[in-house]
Amino acid sequence: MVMLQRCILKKCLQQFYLGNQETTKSLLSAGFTPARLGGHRAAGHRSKSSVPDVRERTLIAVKPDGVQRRLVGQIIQRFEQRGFKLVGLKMLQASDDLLSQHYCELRTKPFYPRLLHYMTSGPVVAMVWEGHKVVQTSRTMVGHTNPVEAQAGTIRGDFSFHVSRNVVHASDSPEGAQREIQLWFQRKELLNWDCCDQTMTCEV
Ligand code: DAT
Ligand code: MG
Repeated sequence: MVMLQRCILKKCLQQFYLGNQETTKSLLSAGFTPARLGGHRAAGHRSKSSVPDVRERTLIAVKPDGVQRRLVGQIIQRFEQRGFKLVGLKMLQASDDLLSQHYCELRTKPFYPRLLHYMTSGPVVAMVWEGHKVVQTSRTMVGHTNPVEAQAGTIRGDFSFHVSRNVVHASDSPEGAQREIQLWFQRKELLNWDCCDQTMTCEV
């Protein structure tokens, strides 16, 4: 019996990591708890949506100036209000190593040493948001890289005035988002969960 259970559990984990929700569902109904199927699913809350666009994810980070200026709550509120789903959140002191990977395309830029100094000057609040076209929409919500060019109503347009202190990071493409999410978060730190307003915000 124990062998059989182990065998089913192994198969389930394989399917689970391959994203086969149906197998996981049937094993859940057979009495395997979400915790046994992989700790990163919130107990009792499994995300039903299988539409790829709806499950798009992006990395948003409140940079050290945003944290110091106590803007974290207002920034989170904008993404919540827009209807996106928070699936990962943590505060951390970013290391040089993490940032050099995160900003690998900017390593040769003259401002890079100052960027690194700024980004390590205090804690960062990193988040993963999920939803339909969340990458593109959040870039619009965040605004132009240079706050001088950012529209009023965007986060940078409302809270910042200089490119070297632009308050928030947002991934610039779905591929970039995937790369960045893997850099900043472990798989188990991201939760799949269903919002109670799921039919309004997720099943579009
Ligand atoms: P974004 O953050 O809008 O994706 P980016 O990826 O081109 O912009 O640059 C990353 C960060 O580097 C940016 O948010 C702020 C900083 N930065 C970019 N250009 C800069 C410049 N000319 N001087 C100082 N910092 C700059
Ligand atoms: Mg960028």
